[in-house]
Amino acid sequence: MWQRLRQGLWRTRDGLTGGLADLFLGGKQIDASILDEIETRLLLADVGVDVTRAITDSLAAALKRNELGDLPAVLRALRAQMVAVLAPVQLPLEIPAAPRPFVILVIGVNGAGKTTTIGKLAERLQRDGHRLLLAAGDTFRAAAIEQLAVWGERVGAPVIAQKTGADSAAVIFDALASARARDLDMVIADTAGRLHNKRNLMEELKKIRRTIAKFDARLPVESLLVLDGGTGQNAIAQARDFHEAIGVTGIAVTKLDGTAKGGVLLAIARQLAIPIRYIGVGEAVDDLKPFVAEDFVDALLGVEP
Ligand SMILES: Nc1nc2c(ncn2[C@@H]2O[C@H](COP(=O)(O)OP(=O)(O)OP(=O)(O)O)[C@@H](O)[C@H]2O)c(=O)[nH]1
Ligand SMILES: [Mg+2]
Repeated sequence: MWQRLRQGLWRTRDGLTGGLADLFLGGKQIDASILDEIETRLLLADVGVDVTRAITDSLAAALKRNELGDLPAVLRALRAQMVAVLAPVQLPLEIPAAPRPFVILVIGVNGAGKTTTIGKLAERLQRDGHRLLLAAGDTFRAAAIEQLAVWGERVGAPVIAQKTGADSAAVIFDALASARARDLDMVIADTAGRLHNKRNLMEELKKIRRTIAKFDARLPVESLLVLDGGTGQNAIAQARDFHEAIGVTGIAVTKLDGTAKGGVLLAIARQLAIPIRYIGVGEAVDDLKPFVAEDFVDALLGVEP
């Protein structure tokens, strides 16, 4: 688990810490120029201006107090700062036993990794003993239903689907009815990718959300926003718009394995304060990990547990 996470986050880690030791060669003392270098690296990792400023201010204060003698001390201080930013959004998904079915409504922009995340999540939740079905709520993209069906087969979960072009809310309503009839624990619903600033598409999402409430207003619903970690700061704008539309209750950040912008989780934590449930570090079925702030930071900084 640790190895996979570490491997998955190598690009961001390399950007943050690669060659940092060279700055200390020849017994060079830590000074303001090294703090400037760290500042630049945090910004390049998409940590965001606010968090970067907070971290470098506090490093500068520690430097004044002579607390930063060497690179390990700098990394320790950096680690503590980053964990403090991320810890408040480490809130794992909790699934109440009743009322059933628990609904996970998976939303996000095109290509963020929604359908793949559903496959991985279904595998994980079934392994934890939950009985579930998948709802093919992406009725827009031609191959979307087939893609979800493949995942369903792979992880052994039934898939409720209609034809491409059908009403997404109706498919999800059907799925809820089917889950209730079979006494299943949960429904994971796929939705079409949609640009967060397209009003009509966000209206459709609101309709889906209302339909779930119409089926049973008591149902617990996780509106899980999937964000592509590689989109960096734009992820914040996406999250704001989706949140305003239907109230995002959790976030999954995918594709952290392909990007040097993994620092965006800190910007998300600081600016949105929405729980980060999972991170995706690869395409394989077990590459979706529950988000644990300390593990994430240790993998980012290359600190051994
Ligand atoms: N490397 C990597 N690839 C991922 C990850 N998650 C998803 N992908 C890939 O990203 C691509 C898009 O994933 P999908 O799950 O189809 O994305 P989507 O949000 O459902 O896309 P639309 O339905 O078209 O909006 C696929 O090739 C996935 O294999 C991840 O964590 N790491
Ligand atoms: Mg999809």
